[in-house]
Amino acid sequence: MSILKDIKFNIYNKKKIMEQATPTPKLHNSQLAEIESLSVRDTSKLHSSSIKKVIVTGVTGQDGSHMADYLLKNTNCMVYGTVRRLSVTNHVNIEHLKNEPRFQLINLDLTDDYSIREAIVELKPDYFLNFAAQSFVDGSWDYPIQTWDTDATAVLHMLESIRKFVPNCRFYNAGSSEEFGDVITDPQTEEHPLRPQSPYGAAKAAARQLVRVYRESYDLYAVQGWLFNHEGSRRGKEFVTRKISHGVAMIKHAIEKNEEIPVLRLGNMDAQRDWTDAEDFMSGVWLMMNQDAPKNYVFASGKMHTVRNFLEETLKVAKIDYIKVGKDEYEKFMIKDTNELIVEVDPKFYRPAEVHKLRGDCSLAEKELGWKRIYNFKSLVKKMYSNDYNLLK
Ligand code: F7E
Repeated sequence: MSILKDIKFNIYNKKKIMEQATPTPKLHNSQLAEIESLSVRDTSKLHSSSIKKVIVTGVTGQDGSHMADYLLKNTNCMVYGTVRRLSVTNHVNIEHLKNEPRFQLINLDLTDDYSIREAIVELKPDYFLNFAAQSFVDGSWDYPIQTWDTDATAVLHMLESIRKFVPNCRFYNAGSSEEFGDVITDPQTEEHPLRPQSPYGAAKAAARQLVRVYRESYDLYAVQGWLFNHEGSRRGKEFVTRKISHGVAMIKHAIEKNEEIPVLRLGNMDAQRDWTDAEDFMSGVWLMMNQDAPKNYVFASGKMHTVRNFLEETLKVAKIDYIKVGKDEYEKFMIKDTNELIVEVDPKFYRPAEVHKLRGDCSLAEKELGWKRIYNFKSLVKKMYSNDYNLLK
């Protein structure tokens, strides 16, 4: 069933991949029907197909859903998004894909090594992109073992199954700037030592070592990018950028309706992060997966802002005039004309150990992969605030 033989998909040729970034190849109706009817236990029919099969874990999350969108738009791949069985599902980030014939959900639980092996053995993927994780740094002190199991041990299970059953499958694990942690140079390049400050950072650093060991021991195409903070309207509300965009949108609505103002409470306002629009990272990850040789890269914006900067820019976009008083845990923001409290620091959001600042140097990815960003800090803030303001309408 060589249904896409004219496309001449060449995973070693970066130029070809960029050329494919134009229209999504069309499939014939008879072929679509065949793909649609497949279940995870009935995928053997696809094994001889020339369509590349990509497993994307964590597809209901921010990064997994953006990756699925990117692949469906820019390649002819079949995308298998993995979900964990839950009594109450949250598919809001992939709702728009429900009628997409090249997208299929499969069950996979990071804490169940059998389900990881089953997906790999059954599907025999060409690519395995792991975006699933316990990704909330603050939460990793509350549930360190679950964080380790999902962010480190699960990666070992993926590597083992790939080594045994599909050694030609290309593997990507989502790495993090949190691995650099207590940084000693600014900005951080691929050469910066791993100095994690949280159970989350430590688990990601361990996974990185496993990926390297498997790459070197078994000649696998296995990589782990260093993704600095990346945000957008699909971000969970526990992360500070979304907490701010959502919180300020709530405040704006309350002002407009003359209702009681819901005070936004934040932790360390001085923490500095390198924030990029999550959508910008997807092309970088895919380019990284399609090189002649596997190599790790930093993806970042190279610009650093404090949490306070993010808040102030959001208040500016929302056209809320404010005054600021106090310092550290006494810092407060009030509406200029009425003195009503809108934002204050609450030490309960301080972390047991803080990563004070992170800024990535992505020049290697720009030079070797030709990776480019589209968005910037201001466009990111505007997009996030507008999305939350409209959602609350
Ligand atoms: O915190 C400070 C907080 O939770 C950013 C994940 O995607 O990026 C993310 O990890 C900063 C920290 O993200 C609040 O102390 C102040 O310094 O938004 P965050 P994160 O910890 O940087 C990395 C690259 C990942 O890999 C992770 O998976 O903001 N902060 N006040 C606050 N943070 C939160 N969450 N809530 C606050 O009220």
